[in-house]
Amino acid sequence: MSKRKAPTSDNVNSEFCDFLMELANYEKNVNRAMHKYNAYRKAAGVLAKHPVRINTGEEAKKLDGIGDKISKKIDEFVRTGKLVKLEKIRADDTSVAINALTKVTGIGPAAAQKLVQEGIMTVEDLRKHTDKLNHHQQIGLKYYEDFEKRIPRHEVIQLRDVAVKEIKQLDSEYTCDVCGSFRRGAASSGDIDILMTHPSFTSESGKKPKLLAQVVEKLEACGLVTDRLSLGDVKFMGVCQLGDTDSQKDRAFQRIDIRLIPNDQYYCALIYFTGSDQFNKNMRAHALEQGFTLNEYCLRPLGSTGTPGEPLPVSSEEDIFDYLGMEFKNPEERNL
Ligand code: 8DG
Ligand code: CA
Ligand code: CA
Repeated sequence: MSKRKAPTSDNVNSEFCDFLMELANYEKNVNRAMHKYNAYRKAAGVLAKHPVRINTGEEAKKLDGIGDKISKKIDEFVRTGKLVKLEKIRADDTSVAINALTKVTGIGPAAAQKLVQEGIMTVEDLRKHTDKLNHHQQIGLKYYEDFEKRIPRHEVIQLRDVAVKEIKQLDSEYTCDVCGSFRRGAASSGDIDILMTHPSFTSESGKKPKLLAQVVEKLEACGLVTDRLSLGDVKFMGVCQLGDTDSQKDRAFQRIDIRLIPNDQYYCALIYFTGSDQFNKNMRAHALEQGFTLNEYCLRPLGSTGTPGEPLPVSSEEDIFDYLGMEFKNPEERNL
């Protein structure tokens, strides 16, 4: 997940969504209770989509994904304008500190807890103890303020156009797509997610790390990529910036991820990394109901014993929807 604030929108239930997301982040970062995190996030997502303002917990409970506990919290909030649970969390120094530190890319809940145990409570404290941070975390701290900002769509388009031009110059046989929230049509994105493939790299061909490394080098040479967080055989995590023009000085530095996908797995990856993650969850559940298993690599039929068979041939996103008997959804329709 990119570590940014949710995009703002004209959501009539935004007050509820805000407290649910605050509870979600608390469960993830402080308690490391991922199922609770997912439950709160799902509820917030459902309420954000609901076109009518909710007035009672009972109304909320009729919506998919909102159970007894969350509906009681909605009642409490409607009645009192606050939540006792949240007030306690906000008053707890450890919870506040862990939440603050996990906003730095590279600092997960476990690392944050360790730092807090050592008395490091704020991002300011981190700046005095950079020796305790690994390379990724140091870069995260360096660009902390920039990474908190969302990237306007028109800037993602400019970044994409430069990146695609450079990559194609290297080898016109590369295919690449910017996925994530951008591909779903979002007005702003938390980071840039690029998927890339090349006909010479398949799940059978063995590794081709050069296919990714040479792209990273090219994007560094042209000034688009400014820092590396990590570079593996198939995944690059880094920092990018649009070149300054006279009219646009001081562009923010942004997070960029580039993934090299085997050619035969490209469309399963494209669906997965386009998201939303809630859409993916629903699609995987639907696949299981239809007797298939779907993940970021492939789509496989399940035998009568539940054992997955060989990956099915896929040459478009549409193919995957077809196998599953689902109506095709454009990326813009996947914003669950
Ligand atoms: P944003 O950056 O604008 O905040 O939103 P995003 O583009 O939707 O989120 P992301 O965190 O950058 O993840 C990109 C896509 O990857 C997401 O839309 C769906 C997919 N994805 C999942 N699960 C997970 C996961 O656990 N981690 C990550 N990094 N990506 C995931 O479905
Ligand atoms: Ca991302
Ligand atoms: Ca993203």
